[in-house]
Amino acid sequence: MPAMIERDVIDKDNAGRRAALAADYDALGEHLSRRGIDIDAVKADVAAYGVAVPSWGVGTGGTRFARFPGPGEPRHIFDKLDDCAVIHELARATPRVSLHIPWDKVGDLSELKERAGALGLGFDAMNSNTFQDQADQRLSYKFGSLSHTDPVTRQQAIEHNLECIAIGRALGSKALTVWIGDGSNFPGQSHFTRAFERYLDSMKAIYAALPDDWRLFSEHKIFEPAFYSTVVQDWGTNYLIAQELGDKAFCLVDLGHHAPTVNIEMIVARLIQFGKLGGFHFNDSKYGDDDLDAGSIDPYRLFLVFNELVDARERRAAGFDPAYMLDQSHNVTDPIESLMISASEVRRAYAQALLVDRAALSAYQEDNDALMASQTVKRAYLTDVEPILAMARLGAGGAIDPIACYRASGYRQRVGNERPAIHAAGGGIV
Ligand SMILES: [Mn+2]
Repeated sequence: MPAMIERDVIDKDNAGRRAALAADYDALGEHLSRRGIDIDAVKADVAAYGVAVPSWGVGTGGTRFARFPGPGEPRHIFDKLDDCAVIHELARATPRVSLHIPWDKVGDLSELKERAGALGLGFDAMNSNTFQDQADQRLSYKFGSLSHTDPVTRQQAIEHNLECIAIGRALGSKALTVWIGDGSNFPGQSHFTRAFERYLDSMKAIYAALPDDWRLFSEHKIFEPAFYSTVVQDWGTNYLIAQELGDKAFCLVDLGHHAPTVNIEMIVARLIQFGKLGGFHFNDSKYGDDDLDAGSIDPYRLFLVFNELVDARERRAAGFDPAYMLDQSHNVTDPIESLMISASEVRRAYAQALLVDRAALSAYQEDNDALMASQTVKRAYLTDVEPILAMARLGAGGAIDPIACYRASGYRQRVGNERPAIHAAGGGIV
């Protein structure tokens, strides 16, 4: 596999940090062993945990007001794959890339598959796009796509999703994620029931074309771009969709797509209980769908989500096999740096959740000992697991300190010289 970052750069930086990491890891190992936890087992679990990066995440995002591009932005999917390879080489947590069609469309799919394979990357879920109009598009999605009042427009949106499946099949993807911007801006503008009926009919047509070994993820979002009503607005509607469609249909939870006070970890538990949790788009938010870096605002919430996931896995919940992906918009940071940090934050939440003493927690819950139950969860969260994360990266050939290595490598400056500035590479908020 061609190295995007020179091996020497990683080895040299790691060399200066190895001794301190070994000492920290041993100290944490001793501490955890007193709690009955084998640190090496946790490390192995964490090392095996991967989260996909979105192809659009390596470009600068922006808001609806403006976008301020950085140097060396990827011009097309091949540049994006290079950037994704950098992220994985250093942080060793993101082995798959999630593509977005049409932003990542290419003429030769075998070339794309080959390039990804050479970089050591696979393809995660395919993402369709009927929330904006493309230059060559016949009918507009201004008033909706899969739920549009016009059947011909709906058919165009269905066919786009079928094309996404076809592209994904050629690349080895196993899932399609559908998020639509359909909704209304004024009370009375749209008939809630009829719009949802039309959406379900369209999704049934897409579901019918889904290969047997694929899954269909529908993603809910409370608002935006529609500001009064959204067709797939919350997890309840999302659950109804997955129920209506069938066994291969699941709900995707984007952490930013809820009202600020909503208890997301509880939604996760409900979807697990009824076998309909499809996966995640990780990010963080303070006000709305802010698409900030995972764990940057409320790391405790991220941990509590993983607390439910680890609980489900340990009790072998039926049909539990979520897909994990980052979905963020990077406006003021180098996207490569943000994605490396975010992948680590997701792994951190996972590692912390593995430390919860579940037998003790269960006993406190049965006893109605609210204080000790909450302390049991909090204790795991407050454990500094950084040595586990760093050791997992090092063991997989990555960097103890990915950001330091990345900055020392000069990658951004290099691609800044190689890639002429462009204005539209398909970044944004999904
Ligand atoms: Mn999303």
